[in-house]
Amino acid sequence: MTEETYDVIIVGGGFSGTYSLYKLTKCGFRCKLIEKGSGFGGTWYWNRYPGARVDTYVPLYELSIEELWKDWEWKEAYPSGEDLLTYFDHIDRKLGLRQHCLFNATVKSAHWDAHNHLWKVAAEGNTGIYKAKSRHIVLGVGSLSTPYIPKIKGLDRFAGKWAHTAQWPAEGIEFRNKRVGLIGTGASGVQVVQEVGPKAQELVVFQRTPNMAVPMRQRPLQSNDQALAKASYPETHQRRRHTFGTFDYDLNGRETNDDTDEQRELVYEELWDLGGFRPLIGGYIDVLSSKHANDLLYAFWRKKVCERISDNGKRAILAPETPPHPFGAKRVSLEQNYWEVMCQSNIDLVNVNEEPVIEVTATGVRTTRQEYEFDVIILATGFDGYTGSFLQIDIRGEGGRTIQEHWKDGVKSYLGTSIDQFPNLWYIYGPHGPAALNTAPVVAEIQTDWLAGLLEHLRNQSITKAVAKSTAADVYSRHVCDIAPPLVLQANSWYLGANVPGKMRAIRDYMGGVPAYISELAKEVEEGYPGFQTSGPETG
Ligand code: NA7
Repeated sequence: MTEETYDVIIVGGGFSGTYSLYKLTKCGFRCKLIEKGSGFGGTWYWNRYPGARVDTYVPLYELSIEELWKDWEWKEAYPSGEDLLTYFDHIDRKLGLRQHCLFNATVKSAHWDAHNHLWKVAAEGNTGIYKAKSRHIVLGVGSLSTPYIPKIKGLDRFAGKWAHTAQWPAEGIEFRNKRVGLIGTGASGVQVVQEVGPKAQELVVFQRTPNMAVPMRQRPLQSNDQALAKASYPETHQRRRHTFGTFDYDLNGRETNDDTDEQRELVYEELWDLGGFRPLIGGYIDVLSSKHANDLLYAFWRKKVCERISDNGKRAILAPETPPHPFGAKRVSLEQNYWEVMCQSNIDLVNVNEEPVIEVTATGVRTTRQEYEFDVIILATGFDGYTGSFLQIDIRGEGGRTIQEHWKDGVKSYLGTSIDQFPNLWYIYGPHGPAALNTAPVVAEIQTDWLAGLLEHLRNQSITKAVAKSTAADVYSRHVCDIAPPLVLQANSWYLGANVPGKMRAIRDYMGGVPAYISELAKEVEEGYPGFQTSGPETG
């Protein structure tokens, strides 16, 4: 069978891949999107666990293009995973993207052909091995897409059902009236508690680090209100690009100590009432840089949640007097009724720092104190973030250099979109780009629009190879580390890879805010792409 040759092969069908496919085909590039799942959705395709819901409200969490919103209605301000999958169907129907896709196929390797300036890509699918060539490759493989499953002794001998939240079986797992064990209390764990807690016979939550969750302020969206609000959607979509965290609100420009205690309390209260990430990226500018500012916010957070935790024993575990890490140094989770559900009598909370898990047995979980019997075990233990999904593909750049080798001493990237020694390889919403404090659809649009401009420039100049200069990548990668807010470095977060044992501890996210990031991209264009070395077929 002859291998087809494309201008661009896109890997992944989440927001990054879907938007890239739309944008690059619109620019006239011949594209193929390869996706492991049977449809679009990315994160939402895989994270089908009970209660899965996005932590960013609409119309911020959606694409801004082609007036897609005009005939689309959301049910709630913070949509469920299920509704997001339906939204992806809507995008596909409106934009006719499916014709360019190969679903149910996992990209296994991508090797740079230095002679022809092409990538040779191989994917394993349910119909065998698929091979194709392309001038460029765009990885939209997700920042949080490779599940992290801790090596807990005996997990494989558990006789009940167990699953990681991000590998949830499409047919679901019955948890009503069952005895359920939950390991992990990050954003996914909180949502599982809220959904499973009220329905399970018994839920035992194994917590290592208390979650400093803040109120989501979910609300149903009525058709009429939504129709009226749509007039301002284009403006709102634009505004996302001009705020630190890609929201329609921004930091207030003041330091915590600029206000008196009374003024500050009013500010905190207002942020709290409005909900979402506001305490972190909608209020004072020094929350992640000043320990004093951070401690004050933690004290406020603790006061607020303690009012809702009626169980004294659980309160000490859920909201300890001393913060386990600075507030916001891990991505803040949003909750709806987490504290109340946690206090239900059918829920047991185990602090694994005092009562470590020893092993999983055929019937449950054995800790240093006792054995718990379960029908279902849910692992909400997070992801091998940023690099996990890159490293699963056998990517070989110039001279056959592997990505594993290239990143063995840490991520090196240029502008969070390209890698030196890996020509014509681009990625969206990945390492060294803005992800941790930002919103996927917005970042996908920003990075892809920039990339489309670059690929058009290369095409116009008949340039067949572009690769980031190593010096430029060194400077940019150092810059990413330098601008990370100091308090972020104090938590064992996925931002740092510190949640995965053995992974090098280093910041992997651009945390300077989206306006600053956009300026860096714009400067590169204005100056004629100085960070890249280019060549055509005859000079290559
Ligand atoms: P997270 O936020 O990385 O949470 C993972 C949770 O799992 C967290 O509470 C971890 O505790 C816990 N964990 C991991 N390994 C263990 C072991 N071995 N024992 C006990 N507990 C463990 O992942 P999520 O899926 O919840 O959320 C990821 C992002 O998705 C989130 O930031 C939002 O952007 C949406 P730890 O805190 O490391 O002590």
